[in-house]
Amino acid sequence: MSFDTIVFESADGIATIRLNRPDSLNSFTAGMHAELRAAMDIVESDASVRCLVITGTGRGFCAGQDLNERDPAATQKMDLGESLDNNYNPLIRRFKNLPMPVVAAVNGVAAGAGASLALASDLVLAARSARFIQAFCKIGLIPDAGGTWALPRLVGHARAMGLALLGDTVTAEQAEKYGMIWRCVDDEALAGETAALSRHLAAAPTHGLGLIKKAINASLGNDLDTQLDLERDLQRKAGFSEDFDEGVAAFQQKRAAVFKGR
Ligand code: T3D
Repeated sequence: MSFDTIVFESADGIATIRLNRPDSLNSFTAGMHAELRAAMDIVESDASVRCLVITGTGRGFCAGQDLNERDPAATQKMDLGESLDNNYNPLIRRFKNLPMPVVAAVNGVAAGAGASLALASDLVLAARSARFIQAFCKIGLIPDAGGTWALPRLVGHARAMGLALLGDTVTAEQAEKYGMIWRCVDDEALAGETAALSRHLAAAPTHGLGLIKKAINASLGNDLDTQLDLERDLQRKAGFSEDFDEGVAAFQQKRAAVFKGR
């Protein structure tokens, strides 16, 4: 399927969505949201996909909402709650609920909802020259697309509040130190590191990884008893998977496991 605002590729168990509006730092338009919905439909319905990578073209990852789609002089004000309901929130939910790892390869600046999209991914690799900016406060908005959920969980209350209220630039190195992202890598290493990580994940026991994702995402909202019950329920499912049988058999036979992802 060909798209105008994104590039979608799928091979060897890895689906890649590359935001592709480099002249405006891959900012989101209504058209891009529609294409992202279509790409996510493919990812969710193709059983051969075992890892999703999101990245950007050019010098930006994503600069959030395309502000040229907003008209400050409009007499009929746009309802931004509707924009979140229709576009941003479903996308973030789909990333979170996807039963496989989502890797963000942050190749450049991630601002506004672009930063939120990166932080909604399961593992974030960022090029050393990339930066994260909670740009919302500079235009009278609040961090959205899951930003107010992710930030305090990743960096703690004090830093989340500072970043959200001030909109300071966080370099990729700082982001790694803060625990906001998985790793910062040299710019020229980003593509290779992303390929190696996504290949590793696509060959792993995907069903189990999907359950791990569910458990970790639920944990900060649960008390210990609830989380223990959830672990029991998810482990029950994991224990019935073909990949668990393969993992144990490979261990016993002292050979590399070949997981099918189910
Ligand atoms: O509205 C709703 O639906 C609610 C949801 C909102 C979600 C949000 O994301 S709100 C936040 C929106 N994003 C921003 O406020 C960020 C705006 N951009 C910037 O602050 C800066 O561009 C950056 C800090 C991201 C990067 O700065 P810099 O100096 O590296 O690049 P630049 O020169 O500012 O940008 C390069 C080009 O991209 C430039 O176009 P030009 O002049 O070369 O033709 C710039 O206008 C364009 N661009 C960057 N961000 C956006 C954009 N065009 C449209 N919308 C953008 N968000």
